[in-house]
Amino acid sequence: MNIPSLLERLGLAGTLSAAHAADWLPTTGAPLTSFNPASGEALATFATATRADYEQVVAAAQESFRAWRAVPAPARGELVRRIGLALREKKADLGLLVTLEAGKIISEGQGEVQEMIDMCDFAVGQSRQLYGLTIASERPRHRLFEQWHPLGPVGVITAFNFPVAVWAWNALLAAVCGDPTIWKPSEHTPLCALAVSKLAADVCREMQLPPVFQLCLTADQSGGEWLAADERVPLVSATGSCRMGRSVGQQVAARLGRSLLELGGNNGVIVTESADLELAAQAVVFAAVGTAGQRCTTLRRLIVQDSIAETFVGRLVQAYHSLQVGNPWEEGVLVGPLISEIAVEQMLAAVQQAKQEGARLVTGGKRIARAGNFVEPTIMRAHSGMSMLRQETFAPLLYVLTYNTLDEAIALHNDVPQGLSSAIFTDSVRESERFLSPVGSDCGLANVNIGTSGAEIGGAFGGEMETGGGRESGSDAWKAYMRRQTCTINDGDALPLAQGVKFELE
Ligand code: UN1
Repeated sequence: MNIPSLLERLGLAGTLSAAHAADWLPTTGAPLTSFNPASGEALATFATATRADYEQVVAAAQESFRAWRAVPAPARGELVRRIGLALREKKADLGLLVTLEAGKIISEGQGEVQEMIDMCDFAVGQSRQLYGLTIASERPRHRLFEQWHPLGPVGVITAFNFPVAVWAWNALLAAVCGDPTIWKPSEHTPLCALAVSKLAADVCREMQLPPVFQLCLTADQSGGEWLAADERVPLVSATGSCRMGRSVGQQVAARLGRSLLELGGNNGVIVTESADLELAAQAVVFAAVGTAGQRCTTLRRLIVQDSIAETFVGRLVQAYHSLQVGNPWEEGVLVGPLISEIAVEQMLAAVQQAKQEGARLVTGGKRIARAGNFVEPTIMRAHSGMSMLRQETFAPLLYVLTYNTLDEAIALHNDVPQGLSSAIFTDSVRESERFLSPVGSDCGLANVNIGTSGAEIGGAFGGEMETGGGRESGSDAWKAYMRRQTCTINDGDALPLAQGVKFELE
């Protein structure tokens, strides 16, 4: 791959300082280097934002907000529509950049840009649908209704594993809702953030609009901490680990701000004996090893009915042995690298600890001896008493448990502190309905005969408990980015009070 020419096509060539990439981005702080996780080579080094730079970014967002909130929502949608057109033009190159910097295979890199484009289309439609309810008033000649107003600058903290799509979920909805965003991307994927921010800022400039999309790239988590503590930022949307989310959530709550959290998953799939096992095997492999096990929706716990466990695990092992692990930009490769050396060490440590707790290695378990952060996709037979089952290891490490009755399977499934995604494979309506009932899956996403990952943007995305409770992208997720105002209008000449209260002046 010709990296310099790719960067040039995305407007990131030259000295590769962030300030060069976009003049709206003040940067004088510590240097940050971006690495190719498949080779360990440095891709570029930038200056990052200092606290003083951050102050400028927030001031710019506040000023943009004053103008942007007064623009009619469908006109705000026009900005997002044009961003969608620009993304379509740059889809191939942006997708390649995701592959290069985040290590996703080509199809997933392209898919991630497609997810941004889908989000544009969705947000454009939403810009004409920011509706409120009209409610029957108990008083004569009164009208009771609600309306939604822009909220203010929104902080968006994103993780390396979806380096551009999760920005799109937040920033594009926020934009049609009338809110500028301040983006703190992952330190692992600054080039992706620069390329997308530059594209969005260029569209704003061409349309002579205020700069709605701000970037605050810091060399560590300080940018996220500044946003979390900042009263000028009424909403902070954060995607990442439970540890990060707990810290952001607490800081935002301490100032009575709002947070929207999409944190760790520890997703399970139940495979019943009535399932189409070939379909289930395909779905399980994609969900467990796709994106090298680094999605928050990655399948981590497989719960198989006893009677089919040997056959099904055998089929998985056969599939695992045929998986091509390697450079994510090469054709035929299905599993790329982990994001960092630390991620490799964490996976190997998890395998060791699981063994100590009594798990048995079925396949994989080792680092692959070559440059870059490569590991073998791994399956372990586990048992319900293991503490490792309750932890999210961000790697292609799948634990297998077995069960006899569906109630037992659901209990095993729900016995973790996270609650993002879940699935059952069955041809029985009774089983699938039970899984989807109030006594079934406790997760924000629950699928039947589909794996845990790969959600469409049209549904609300997020989960319960330690996953943080937030909902992003589709459905009515837009409401998080607006403030609700309940209004009552009296067009009569009397002043009747609610609840029949009398307060009559002499
Ligand atoms: C994430 O890993 O943070 O459902 C998001 C999926 C993707 C989003 C994952 N559409 O797997």
